[in-house]
Amino acid sequence: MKLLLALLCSTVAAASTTNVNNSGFEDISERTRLPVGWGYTSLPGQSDLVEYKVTTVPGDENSKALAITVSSDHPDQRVAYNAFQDVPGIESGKTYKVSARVQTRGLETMPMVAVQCIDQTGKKYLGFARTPERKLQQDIKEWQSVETMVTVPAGTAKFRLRAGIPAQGNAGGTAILDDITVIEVESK
Ligand SMILES: [Ca+2]
Repeated sequence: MKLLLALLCSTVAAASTTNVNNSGFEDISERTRLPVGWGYTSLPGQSDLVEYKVTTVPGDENSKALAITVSSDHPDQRVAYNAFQDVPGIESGKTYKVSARVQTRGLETMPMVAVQCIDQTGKKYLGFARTPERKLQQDIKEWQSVETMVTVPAGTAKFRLRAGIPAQGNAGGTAILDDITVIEVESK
């Protein structure tokens, strides 16, 4: 009986946290020098408008983080740059908290974490959530958390996680991101 109880408990614990691959950006590809497990968006033929790189911040030198820098000559257009991945093990009907730690250098808007719930054809977007838009008056030099909640709609086949910044207003600025997590929470 004791063994059964222990098994049940470990099952519950495993189910409450989902597996974001390389969520803390510690595992770096030798070839690309970027964190593995993530894709990185850029405009076709204009990859010089954004730079992704691994960095550390003062006071937290033992933890790698992802820096996204918008070029200083970026045209004022609506495009967002982000690291993304499809997170496995997400279940329809369940609610998840999506969060990240962020710092900023020279940005006008807060970095964001967003989720797209996509159907099995890969074409239909069934659900969307993102952290709140926020104007910045000054740099964020100590880690701050941003978070949002998403309840996964029926029919979701892909749970696409994105972390990054819009280009607009942020030319020359850098977002620093770490610990992108997706945690199942009790539905209310
Ligand atoms: Ca890290």
